[in-house]
Amino acid sequence: MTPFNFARFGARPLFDKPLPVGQLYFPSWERYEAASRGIFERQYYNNNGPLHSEFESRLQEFLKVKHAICVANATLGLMMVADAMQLKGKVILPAFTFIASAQALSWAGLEPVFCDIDLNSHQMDISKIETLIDDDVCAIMGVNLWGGACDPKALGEIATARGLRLFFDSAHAFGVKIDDTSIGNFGEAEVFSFHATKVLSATEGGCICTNDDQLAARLRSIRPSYGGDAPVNVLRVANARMSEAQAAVGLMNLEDFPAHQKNNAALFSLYQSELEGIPGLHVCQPSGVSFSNFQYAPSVIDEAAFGLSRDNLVALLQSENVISRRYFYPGIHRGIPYAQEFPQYVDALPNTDAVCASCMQLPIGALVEKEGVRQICDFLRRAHEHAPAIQKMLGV
Ligand code: T4K
Repeated sequence: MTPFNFARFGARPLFDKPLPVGQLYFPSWERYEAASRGIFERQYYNNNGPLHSEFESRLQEFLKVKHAICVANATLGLMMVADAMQLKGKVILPAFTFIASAQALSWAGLEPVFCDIDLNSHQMDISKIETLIDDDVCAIMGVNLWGGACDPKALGEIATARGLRLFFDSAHAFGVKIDDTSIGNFGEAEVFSFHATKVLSATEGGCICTNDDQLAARLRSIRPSYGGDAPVNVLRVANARMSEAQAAVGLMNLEDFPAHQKNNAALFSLYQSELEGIPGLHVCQPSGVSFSNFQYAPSVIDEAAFGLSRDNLVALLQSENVISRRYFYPGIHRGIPYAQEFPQYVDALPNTDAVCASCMQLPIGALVEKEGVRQICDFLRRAHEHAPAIQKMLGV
């Protein structure tokens, strides 16, 4: 018998294969094969193909939004939105997000202004926005994290009152609702990610949503969409087209979204009930929404109460083939190039730093089974119970 039965000390890992934080909801082979056959028969793979058009229409219906503009991935979508909105100057956003949020601004020639976050929800702390606004700030980029939302209505009020433009990185928020309104309908535009790890996956991909006809026309011309609507004048064009193969998987996963959401919701609630009562370990509930996709299972470790640091726990979990991740670490304000270019933010975001140092993601999604969640939770309980001895063995 190895100490505590942990793989790190020689036991067999909990899982035979790596279990990542998020995994692709693959449609069945038969459905994929049938869709691929159609693509091969039509010999048309890109640029406003029939599956692509159908995917956009279905997304518009599903989200009750006027324009859903599919793109190759959300990073390109965010870059396009910043460019199409013809923004100049500075944009307020949180530093607790994936690097793509800030990089999209950099590509569009915009300067980030990093806002701290709320310790409990991990969303941007909108009470801090007023103090960040100066004459050069032109817009706010809200980021809707973890299947929750950053209070888009309140952000809309601030933006209107202060004459700022508003758009959202909603990479994590497909299918999420506030009352009866789907995320996708707030601000001037919102961008979803359809990466493999997202609840609605097109293998890779994304979608820009807007209710503004003129902005939509500019976005379609930037993407571009030859053969579609008549192009309008734009300064730059990109190639951000989504392929027929991506759209095919997106369509199948859109059909299956209710089942995938239910699966995620059940796993999330199991994590919550199984981990309840373990000191120093808290699963962060998606905040500010009436309906979540439960796409992530962010968990915060209080080292003093749990007995082990977040980083030690992530390493122990990885030995068990549970590929937990430190999302997001470090905060964007501490990484390249932002720490060098904008040093004023490095020590100015205490809540962001605290969450970056304590948050880890647990696996949730297609490959995770309820029994797997129970095993991970049992492992975490044992890690807490034996924390002093584990620390000794790790030499920390
Ligand atoms: N804004 C925010 C707030 C975001 O979180 C993101 C992306 C974006 C914007 C930009 O969206 P995209 O341009 O990506 O559409 C991941 C994802 O690449 C990224 O989409 C995601 N957020 C970010 C938080 O995490 P990695 O480096 O962890 O991804 P990767 O490729 O290692 O995948 C993670 C795990 O998922 C793998 O270990 C295994 C599993 N996986 C992955 C792929 C690609 C599968 O099971 N099947 C697969 O096909 O960045």
